[in-house]
Amino acid sequence: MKTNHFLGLAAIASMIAISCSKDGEWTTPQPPVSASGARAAAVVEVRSTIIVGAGKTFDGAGNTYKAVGLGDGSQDEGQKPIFRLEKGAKLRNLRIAFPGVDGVHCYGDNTVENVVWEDVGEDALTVKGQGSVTVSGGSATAASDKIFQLNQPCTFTLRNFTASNFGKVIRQLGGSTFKTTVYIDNCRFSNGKECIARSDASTSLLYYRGMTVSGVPKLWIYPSASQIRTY
Ligand code: ADA
Ligand code: CA
Ligand code: CA
Repeated sequence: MKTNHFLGLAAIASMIAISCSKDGEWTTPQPPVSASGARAAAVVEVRSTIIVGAGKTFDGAGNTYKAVGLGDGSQDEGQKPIFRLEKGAKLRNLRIAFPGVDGVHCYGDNTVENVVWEDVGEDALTVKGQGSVTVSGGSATAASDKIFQLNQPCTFTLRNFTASNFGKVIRQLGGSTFKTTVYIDNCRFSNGKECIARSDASTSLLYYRGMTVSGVPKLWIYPSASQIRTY
């Protein structure tokens, strides 16, 4: 969501730039170690999309990632993602700050664990390649419209996740007829403008269990109620 955010000088001063070697391998500068030996979390500026290679894991170590020059976090399409997960890549343990731009792009068979979207941009995560994508733990808030966008046939699992202040949590690409299978397991959803999940495809299925919902007008918008099941 794009609002009137601006940073104090202190916050700017505390930012640490991320660097990239020629072969595309990313290194995150480590924040200072305190007297107790604990590392304080850092804010890492991301000036070009961080690519997590096929089968690789990017562990954010509790740091916050903030896009600079990748978009404004509005509903404009065409903003860049902060992370691009190639096939089989994993992303874990980090926060994504305003502006969320186009969030995380997943190219299939990805795991996203303990990622907190502090202020969702155009959307939070898009499935852009076939396969399964699991989002486990973490949360997302302040999404003007969608949180998770499914643009390819996939199995999408959302587990132990909390979402608040959104339009819809999960949206299969509007007008698409490919099959998606969604699993919602032990999630909490509150204050949504439209619904939890929406699809226009009559072959898509959604399974849910252990779900808590408040302040959302509709749970599902699918062609038929028979596409929604518990498990
Ligand atoms: C909308 C838009 C698509 C695509 C999608 C996305 O559905 O119509 O073209 O940009 O958002 O991936 O965010
Ligand atoms: Ca969009
Ligand atoms: Ca998008």
